[in-house]
Amino acid sequence: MIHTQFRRDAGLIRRVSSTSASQERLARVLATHDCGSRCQLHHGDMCDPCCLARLVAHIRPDEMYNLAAQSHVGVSFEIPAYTTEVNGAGALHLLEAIRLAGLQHSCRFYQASTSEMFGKVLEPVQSERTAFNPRSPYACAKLFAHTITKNYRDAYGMYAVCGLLFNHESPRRGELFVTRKISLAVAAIAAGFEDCMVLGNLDATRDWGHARDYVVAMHAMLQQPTPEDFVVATGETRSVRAFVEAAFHAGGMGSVLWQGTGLDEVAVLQAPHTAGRVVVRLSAEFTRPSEVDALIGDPRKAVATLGFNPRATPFEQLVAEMVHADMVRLAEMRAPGLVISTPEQRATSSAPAEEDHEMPIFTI
Ligand code: G4F
Repeated sequence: MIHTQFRRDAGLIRRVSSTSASQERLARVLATHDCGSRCQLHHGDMCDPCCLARLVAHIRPDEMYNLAAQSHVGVSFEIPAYTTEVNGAGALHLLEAIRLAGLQHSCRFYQASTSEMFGKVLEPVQSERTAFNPRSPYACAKLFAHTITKNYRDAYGMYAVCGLLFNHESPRRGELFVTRKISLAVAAIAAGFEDCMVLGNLDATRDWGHARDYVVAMHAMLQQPTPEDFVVATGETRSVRAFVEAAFHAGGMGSVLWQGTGLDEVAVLQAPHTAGRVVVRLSAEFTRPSEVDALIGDPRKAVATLGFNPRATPFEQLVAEMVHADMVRLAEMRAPGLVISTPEQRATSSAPAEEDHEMPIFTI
């Protein structure tokens, strides 16, 4: 995404023959925020440096946010060369495009670096000073992008910064990332569409925050007097297992009990009317050749300098928001116009009690 001095926005979109889920997601975002009129999308590709150079020379941006990526860590083991092209060389193409257009002293550049670069961590809590130890083609490519961004800052005096963002989630998260996979599965199980979800490593821990809070920090990074890199994280870490437990709780299905070991481990529901139902199974299909076991970030620099609030969205609120959004989506698919409400909405609403509604209501 690019900002120009005329406060018009521009974005890059890949040409595909059929409508993809990500295009639909983008269309929804543009429609929701009425950005369609001030945001122009241009066809392009991170693997095509000529096209990027032409676009940057034409648009002449004053801020550029490089969030483009093959962003699935697991998939990067299957398509490592493509991942490296897009995530690594892609950043270099953009930096060169800025320089070739003569914008190196006017265009501010944001590179989406990632906590995945810490990999097999060399310090228990990771900050801007922690050394990197990547564990996937995804993270290796991102590390190249990170260092080349710093190099362009040093070599050409560019305002080019890296945001070391830890996992940031929302109801818009892609369906193959673990948080969204879980929220969607919990909603589907609650609605009776599915019986069970299949996951990989339950014991990996991540520092999960809300994407909307992190985007504010990204923007703030480009408004500073000097270009610097920042860690953006909550400073709390939870396991995939804990996310599953919180999601079933948010979905109104009570607690789960874990039984068995290794890949035979399962989660069963505990509530009286569903007790004993297996709702999580495991499969090696969703484990990775080399895993990042535990991540937790130190956001103190971002708090002090950017005014970032790591407590803006507590973990339970994030999980509940994702599960509820998926329950709403599934209910809408099943019966358009279905009324969904949260306990908070019902507490502040003058609407009649659930049983008085003609239409069914899902609650969380
Ligand atoms: O949700 P994940 O796929 O996210 P991951 O690998 O932490 O990466 C995400 O966050 C990074 C930091 O911001 C980004 F750079 C990156 O682009 C991406 O957005 O997996 C989280 C954890 C992993 O340990 C994984 O092994 O969940 C574990 N997991 C367990 N079962 C699973 C599954 N991951 C996925 N995707 N699917 C599973 O079934």
